[in-house]
Amino acid sequence: MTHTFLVRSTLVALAAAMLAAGAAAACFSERPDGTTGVSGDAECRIPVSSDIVGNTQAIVAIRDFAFVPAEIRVRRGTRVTWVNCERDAIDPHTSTSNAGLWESGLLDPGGAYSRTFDEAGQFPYHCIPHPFMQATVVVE
Ligand SMILES: [Cu+2]
Repeated sequence: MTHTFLVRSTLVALAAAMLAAGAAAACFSERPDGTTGVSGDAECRIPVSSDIVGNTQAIVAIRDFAFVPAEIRVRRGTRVTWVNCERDAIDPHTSTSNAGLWESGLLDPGGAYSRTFDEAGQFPYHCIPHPFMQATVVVE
């Protein structure tokens, strides 16, 4: 009982430290437990203190080696944010325009990247480490 309590306290302290570190690195994804599986009820939450709140109009989640949704439709001028919602052990992903219009760089689990789409059109993109990860932003 005592042991369990201590372990939980340590995990909570660790999570708090990770969140603090994440905030400093502009990483905003808050996950309840970085070591549990991603499938099923996994969450990717945004703390209210994140600058994403109020500054983005569309979010694409990255999890289970896929962009969710695979096609997102937005209006011109929309700021789209990709969030890597994988668990910590998973390789980083990228959001990379097929036409070379943007490149997120490697996004570790918990990382995010934003881009504003000012022109209408279809904007297919992929993940560099995993070319089978394909998706599209449709700007109307
Ligand atoms: Cu990937």
